[in-house]
Amino acid sequence: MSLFTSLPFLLLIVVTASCADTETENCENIQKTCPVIACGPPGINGFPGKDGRDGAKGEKGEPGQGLRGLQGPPGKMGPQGTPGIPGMPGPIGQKGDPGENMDDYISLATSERATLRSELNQIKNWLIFSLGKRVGKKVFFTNGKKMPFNEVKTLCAQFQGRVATPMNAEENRALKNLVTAEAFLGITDQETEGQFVDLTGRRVTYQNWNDSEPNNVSPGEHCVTLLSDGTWNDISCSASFLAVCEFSI
Ligand code: FUC
Ligand code: CA
Repeated sequence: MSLFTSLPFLLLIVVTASCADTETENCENIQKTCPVIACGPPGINGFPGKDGRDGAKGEKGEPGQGLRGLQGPPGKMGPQGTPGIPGMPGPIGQKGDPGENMDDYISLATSERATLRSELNQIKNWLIFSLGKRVGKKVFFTNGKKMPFNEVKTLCAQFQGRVATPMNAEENRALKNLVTAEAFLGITDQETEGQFVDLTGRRVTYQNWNDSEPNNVSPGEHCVTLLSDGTWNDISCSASFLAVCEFSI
């Protein structure tokens, strides 16, 4: 090959070599600076790079369009709520039927009360007739037992009564007619020797001592008994005598 015929080929080599160190420049720039240029076809795409980091969480999406699942079981019962405010008053109701006459009601109750009172009095009479002795507004009962004075006091109090305390000759006689043995009276001189008082502390105005009584036999006699003839004797409170109680009627 002659030098003349191979010149274009040499020029192409020179131009290509001068552009070889500017690979990063595009072909358009090369055309501006190089008198002769030949661009090749674009290379094939490289492999995709690695996955990037997760992006920020997106907003909640719209409800889906698909079929809903079955409803789950009811949840646990929640805590009791606070009571609501009272409701408005309801409308006024219709007028009721006429009630029973109040006067009729009162007269019926009065009649029943009278019947009950009569029956109660009848029962009291049966008791007094069989077991007790009535005198004025007082009735004496005995349980037939003998015991020390303090026990008689407790027994009578348990039954809302008091130890028998005759306040006059009539009561003393009723008491004597009830008992069949020496019985304690509700009279003592425990506070002051020789000063006999009832169990409320009042000096007794009626007394019915046996001859030579009260004699306060040693070591001391501070209680009082009713003897079989109805007279009184001072005696030791710790000795045991018949228990007799009195009740107001
Ligand atoms: C009389 C009474 C006494 C006692 C005695 C056995 O002396 O005065 O209290 O009862 O008898
Ligand atoms: Ca005595």
